[in-house]
Amino acid sequence: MAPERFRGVDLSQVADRARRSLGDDVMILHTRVVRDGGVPMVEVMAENGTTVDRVRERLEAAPFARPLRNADGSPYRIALVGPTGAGKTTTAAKLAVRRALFGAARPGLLTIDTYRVGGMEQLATYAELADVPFEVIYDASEVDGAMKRLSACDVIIIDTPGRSPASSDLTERWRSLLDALTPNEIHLVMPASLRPDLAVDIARSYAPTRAHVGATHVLISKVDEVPRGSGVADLALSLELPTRWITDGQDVPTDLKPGAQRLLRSYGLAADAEPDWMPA
Ligand SMILES: Nc1nc2c(ncn2[C@@H]2O[C@H](COP(=O)(O)OP(=O)(O)OP(=O)(O)O)[C@@H](O)[C@H]2O)c(=O)[nH]1
Ligand SMILES: [Mg+2]
Repeated sequence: MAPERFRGVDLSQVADRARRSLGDDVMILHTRVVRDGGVPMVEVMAENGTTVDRVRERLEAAPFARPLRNADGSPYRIALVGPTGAGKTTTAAKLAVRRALFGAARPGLLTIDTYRVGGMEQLATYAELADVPFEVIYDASEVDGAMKRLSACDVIIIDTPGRSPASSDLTERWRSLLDALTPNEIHLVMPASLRPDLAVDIARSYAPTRAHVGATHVLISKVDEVPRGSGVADLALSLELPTRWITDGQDVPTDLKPGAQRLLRSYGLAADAEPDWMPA
């Protein structure tokens, strides 16, 4: 599936060669001038268009329905789950405070992570600075009240605790709480540096079960911490979940990018020049 490299004296000759090899729907991904024994040559990376489309289809999440609210008028709910330290809280802040990320829809923040010292305060500060409503929930009995207070929001971002395999009782508790919030989407936040075999195991532990709702999307975090083209897209593809966003740094809210586009690029399956950011 890796793109192929073609070289020639000018672009039309190289494009022609790529077309003959990969078919009429060839996609030219990158073009550059290289020196071959001192002679300038045009080099292109190209891939068959169908292959690119197929990978894109597997990675890309369906666009949001408009308006974003549920049919019963309640806010659309997007939860973030994942291993300890994956970047859930930081990503929740990015999603909630990034202006126009959800178009005209008004965001709200909610956390059920009442275990991690400082996590709540971190979110509360971002919410206050961006004037985004913020709720903390300790128990399922508080869900209705919190949802009522957030009823002016169109979309609610939900932060959850990191899951430690050693504390299964705790995990059971917060997963029941998450069920009670009936999320529309549950994004599994996975650091880009995670070994793919471990990632698959972790993803399995967040899959839907008879008892609990499970991950619907994958959100690869910390893409800035791995070298370019180092299998980040493979990681996303191996989990077989669609993706809306990736994160590539600690800055709130800037370091959040459209997922499929960035992953295709790290695969070498999208041109560098394509825009990095478009609001959803
Ligand atoms: N380099 C880099 N660091 C990130 C990124 N996202 C988050 N971080 C950092 O990772 C650390 C952990 O982030 P958190 O958002 O607290 O992670 P978490 O998943 O909420 O952690 P727990 O609640 O303890 O499970 C912090 O130092 C963040 O600044 C990213 O995209 N790139
Ligand atoms: Mg957290």
